[in-house]
Amino acid sequence: MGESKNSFFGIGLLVGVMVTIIIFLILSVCGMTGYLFLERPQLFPGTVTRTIDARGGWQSSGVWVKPGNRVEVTVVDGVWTHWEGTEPYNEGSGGGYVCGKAMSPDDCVEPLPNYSAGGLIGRVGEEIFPVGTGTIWKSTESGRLELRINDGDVGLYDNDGGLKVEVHIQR
Ligand SMILES: [Ca+2]
Repeated sequence: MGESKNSFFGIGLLVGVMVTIIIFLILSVCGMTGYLFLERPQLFPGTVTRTIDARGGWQSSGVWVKPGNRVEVTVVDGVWTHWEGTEPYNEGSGGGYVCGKAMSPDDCVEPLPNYSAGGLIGRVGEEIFPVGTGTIWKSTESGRLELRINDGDVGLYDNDGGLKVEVHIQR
């Protein structure tokens, strides 16, 4: 009696483990593992809050965007500068200098040369767009929404501060 109970339990456990492995494999094949478990995407309407560091490069908002989604980003708190001691702190509008107007955009280090240096910018896939203190952007790409300061990676060392942003996706 005891033995049959044990083997019944053992088979149940084995089936459970196999089903878990199969589900995980299917999700991995579909490229969904990162989507579901790593990015913690916003699957339902709501607002996600993140703090974007002036000294960091591209930082994930934790939100997954699909083509046609309207991406609403709003700065709700904080200030930063892309040149501590020289450029005034701002709430995401940047310092006003636009590298792409002073020289060829190809020679600029900013990810978005034709936008204010030190401003808040966003990226989905290959698409980079200005945010400033807030914007609503209709995405044509699919991918995770990332945010950063409009400063080259080589210029991040003299930055300071951070911006608290709210992200809302209108699907
Ligand atoms: Ca800098």
